[in-house]
Amino acid sequence: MAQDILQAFGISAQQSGVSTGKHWLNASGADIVSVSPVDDKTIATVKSADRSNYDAVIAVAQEAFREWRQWPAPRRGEIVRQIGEALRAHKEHLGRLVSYEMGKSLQEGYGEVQEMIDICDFAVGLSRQLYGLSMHSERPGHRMYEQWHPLGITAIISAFNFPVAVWSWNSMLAWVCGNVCIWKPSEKTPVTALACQRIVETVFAANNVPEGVCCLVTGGREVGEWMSNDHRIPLVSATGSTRMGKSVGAAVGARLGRALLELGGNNAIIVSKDADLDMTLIGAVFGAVGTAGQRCTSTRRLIIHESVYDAFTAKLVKAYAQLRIGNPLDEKNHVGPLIDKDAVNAYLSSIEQVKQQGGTFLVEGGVLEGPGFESDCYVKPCIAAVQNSYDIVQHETFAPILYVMKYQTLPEAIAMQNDVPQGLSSAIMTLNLREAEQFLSAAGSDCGIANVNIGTSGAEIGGAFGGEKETGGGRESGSDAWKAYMRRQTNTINFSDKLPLAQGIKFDL
Ligand code: UN1
Repeated sequence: MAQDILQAFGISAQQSGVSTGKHWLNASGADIVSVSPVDDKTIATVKSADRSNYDAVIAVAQEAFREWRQWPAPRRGEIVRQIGEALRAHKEHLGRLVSYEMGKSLQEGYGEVQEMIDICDFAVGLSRQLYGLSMHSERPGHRMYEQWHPLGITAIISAFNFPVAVWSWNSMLAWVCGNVCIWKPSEKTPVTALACQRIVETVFAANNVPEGVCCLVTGGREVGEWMSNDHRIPLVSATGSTRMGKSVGAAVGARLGRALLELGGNNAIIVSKDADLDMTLIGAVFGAVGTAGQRCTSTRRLIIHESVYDAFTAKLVKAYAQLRIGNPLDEKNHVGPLIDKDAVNAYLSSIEQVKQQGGTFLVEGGVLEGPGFESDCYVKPCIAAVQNSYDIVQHETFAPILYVMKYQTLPEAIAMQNDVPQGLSSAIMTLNLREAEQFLSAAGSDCGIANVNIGTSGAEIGGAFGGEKETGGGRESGSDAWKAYMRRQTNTINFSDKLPLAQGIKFDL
């Protein structure tokens, strides 16, 4: 299935993974073989960057920035508008490729491309709204205001689970802000990145955008390390595991650069006694099994009021029995494969740890075998009754393992929800206004995202996306997340014929 799509994007079976947006470099790093978890077939072999390829790209990007930063922001927005149009035209192909290379359902593959289109639209509007404040000076004949300037090179390190959308949240905003971007996609999903690079290349060529505004540097961990330690890169935006984020954050911090981190979650839904249980069921099941539990916003924990615990877990068990697991390109299936065999092993090891630590399974897990499951990456979504304090429950396992636990009072439920190292997404299902507002208050959820009567996953691009604690503190996408991609400059202008000093200081010569 992949060949026609690869052709549509002009990607060959052996392809350089390093581009300046105009030229594909003769990449001399290791081969990255992209294998689909859907059917274990090779999609393409992508050559990664070595250090000299990387330095060559940095030099082109630095040069491009000198020009791009002077393009008026609305003109840069017009380029992003055209990228949105190109993505609309390629939605079918790109959505399929995402589904095939990453393994998420076709619906979710299209949904991911839709997120890209949405952020393009958002960024176009933003390109005319990069507002700074003006202040009243304390001195006569003075004016004070602030303006926002681009930073320079934005490095984007993205993860396999949203192989293209997360890059677009970063790059579309970074571009309208006047930055140039260098993308290191996940080595598990390099082909979707090649497709995006091709789409942007065409738009940029038609508009004479300088070479180096959109760069791709495919590679492994070492490329991320080069970026993190590189003083020529003022901003590194990284999405992935907490372990990866800690090392990127430490390296960028050591050189006092900026890091925008979007790391792991351990997201819970509190199911109140006043919840609409039918609505809760959809939110909880989609949150737990959607993308085979491989979203950073996936629902990992359900904290259920003791009075509805039996009724709700019975509904869950029934719903899980109806889940169809299989080829994600077949729209009848709800759940596709995990990304690779390492992920399957992590899933199996977590299940073992749940058992060792005292958990009991309401729905058993396991690896599926037989026709259609030859890639060995298809696993059964499972549900375990646990205590929040178990070590394994405190960790994020990127797989469809759902933990259920009981509570008696709302303060107890909120404490459980907060009592994990991560702080990305959270939700309460309740029709009780007091409970909802307590959950949203300063004494409520400690997460970057807190929802009422909506699950933990599937955030819209219009809000700021990200979380607290080990999730890394970064905010991407909507609201005023754009400010992370710019530097603020405070300007004070004296239009009087005197030089009064601030704070009333007298200094006469
Ligand atoms: C991620 O898993 O890294 O909120 C991003 C959501 C999606 C994005 C998830 N819009 O689930």
